[in-house]
Amino acid sequence: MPFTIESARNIFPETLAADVVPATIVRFNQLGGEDKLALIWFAYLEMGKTLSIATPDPVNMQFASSTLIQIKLMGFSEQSQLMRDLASRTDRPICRIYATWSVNIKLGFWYQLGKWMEEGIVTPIPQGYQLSANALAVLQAIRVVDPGQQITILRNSVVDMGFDPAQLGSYSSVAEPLVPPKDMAERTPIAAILGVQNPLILEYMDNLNANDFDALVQLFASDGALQPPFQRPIVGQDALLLFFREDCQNLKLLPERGITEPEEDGYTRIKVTGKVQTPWFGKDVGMNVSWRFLLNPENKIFFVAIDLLASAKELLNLDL
Ligand code: 45D
Repeated sequence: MPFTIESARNIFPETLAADVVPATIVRFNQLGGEDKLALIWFAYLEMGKTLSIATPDPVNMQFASSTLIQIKLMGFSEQSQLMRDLASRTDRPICRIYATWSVNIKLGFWYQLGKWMEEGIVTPIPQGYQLSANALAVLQAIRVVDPGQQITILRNSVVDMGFDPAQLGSYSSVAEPLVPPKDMAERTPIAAILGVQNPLILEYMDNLNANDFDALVQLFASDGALQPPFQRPIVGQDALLLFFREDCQNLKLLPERGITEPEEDGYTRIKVTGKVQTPWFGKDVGMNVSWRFLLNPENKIFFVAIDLLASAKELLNLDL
């Protein structure tokens, strides 16, 4: 076989990903718990001036609600201690519960705490709080990147909080309820992707947009893999189905153009660029992304990498 998953990761090597995102997260993770909270608070307030975040569905918030009520009943100093502990990944029961939650439940939990901090129900960041010099530098780094990169940094910082899931032992993860796939009659298929003829690519986009994850995994080879931005590949149809159900509901993929390379040993490389919207920000934030597909001789997806692009200019970088 000409490709392994490791070698497939390197197709279209000229693709410039937004490395500033993981670099900023590394710097963020070196800060103290108090600085982390204050920094996110300030970044969130500033972003709130231009972007509006969607209120999470109460159905999706039920899993965090007993923890949230517990926090609401704490005194201010207990609340700050808890939030610092989440940020510094301390081992305590609430940090362990947090670790079992899916990304969207973690985000919804912080959304609610943020609301309560604004209302004074949960202890706010003191008005005159002075960020350390390092924290100020990280805040400045966040200010200058594009909105898609800003929300990715925010999301990744929230994902990293709580107790380390790798140290939990066996646990069952808690995710939002599954929405049924969109009815066929209500789907609006992608009309075309400039430069891409293979219908499989359109099917991929359409199935994901319709939350039709069962149909989506069927497009993958049984040992096929998908690499989300800044992550290791997820391998095999079972793992992919879990990932789609847990992390990929209600996304909107807006592919624009692409390039198809002549096949090699029956394998075809296709790169597509375009935008993705998250249900959290809707039309307010179009993230510039690329999909780097490697199709096997049976026209199944052997590998696809999704990259958050370094800049809008990268949308036009369709060279090998
Ligand atoms: O600490 O083709 C306070 C895949 C202060 C699937 C706070 C994909 C204290 C395949 C403000 C309270 C998924 C890979 C905190 C495509 C404090 C595929 C709160 C890509 C934390 C295309 C902060 C999908 C809050 C992509 C409330 C690229 C922060 C999806 C909230 C990207 C932040 C989605 C939110 C992204 C961030 C979503 C809601 C980046 C959401 C980001």
